[in-house]
Amino acid sequence: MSNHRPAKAFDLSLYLVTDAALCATTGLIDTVLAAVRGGVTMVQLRDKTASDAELIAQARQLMTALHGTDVPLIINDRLNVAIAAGADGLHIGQGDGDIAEARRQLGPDAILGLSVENSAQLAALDPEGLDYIGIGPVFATASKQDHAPPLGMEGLTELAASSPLPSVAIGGLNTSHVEAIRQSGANGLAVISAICGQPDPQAAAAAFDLSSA
Ligand code: TZP
Ligand code: MG
Repeated sequence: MSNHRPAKAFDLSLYLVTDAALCATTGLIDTVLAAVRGGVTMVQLRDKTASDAELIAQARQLMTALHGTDVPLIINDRLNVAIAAGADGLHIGQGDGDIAEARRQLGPDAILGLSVENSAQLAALDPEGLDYIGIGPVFATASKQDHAPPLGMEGLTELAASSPLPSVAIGGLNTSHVEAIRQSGANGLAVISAICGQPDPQAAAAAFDLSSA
């Protein structure tokens, strides 16, 4: 038993995943800060191409920027970056490494999430050591190369209902999907392009009417 417990309570309602290219116009830090002012509840730093050193520097800046908010910073994929930057957590995909080992290295305080793309992956899931799952893609999206086949709202609903952990839906989601996501049983929506690269990321985040979610 890992008996872990995240140091920071987390809220999956509106989960921003960053994209370096889409955030470039406003800037990564300014995009995140604006999105948080607009109501984002969680932030994941995701960049498949940056070096570890670059990501550690960005993660440290983001940790400083988010200090004093309730919004946790999660690092995509790279356990070493999450540890070096003292981030609040890590999000890994299927095949990104061993969950028990990630939990062991992160310690009991960190938030640990895993992507689930289909019912077979969910059936094989051991929730031990994990805090939440990301379910998707719900819809096809240009924001992730080579993503798994889209689940649709029906697939999402099935997976969310059988998840032993809180879940956040991802993939092609925007403000029009808030009510459907709420009805799916998922705990929130994760988005890239609905916020990153929008002319006003604060307004884009605020446009998600979470009071109904
Ligand atoms: N994982 C599944 S879909 C996706 C990721 C990282 C990209 C989501 O981006 P968008 O722009 O919100 O569709
Ligand atoms: Mg990954």
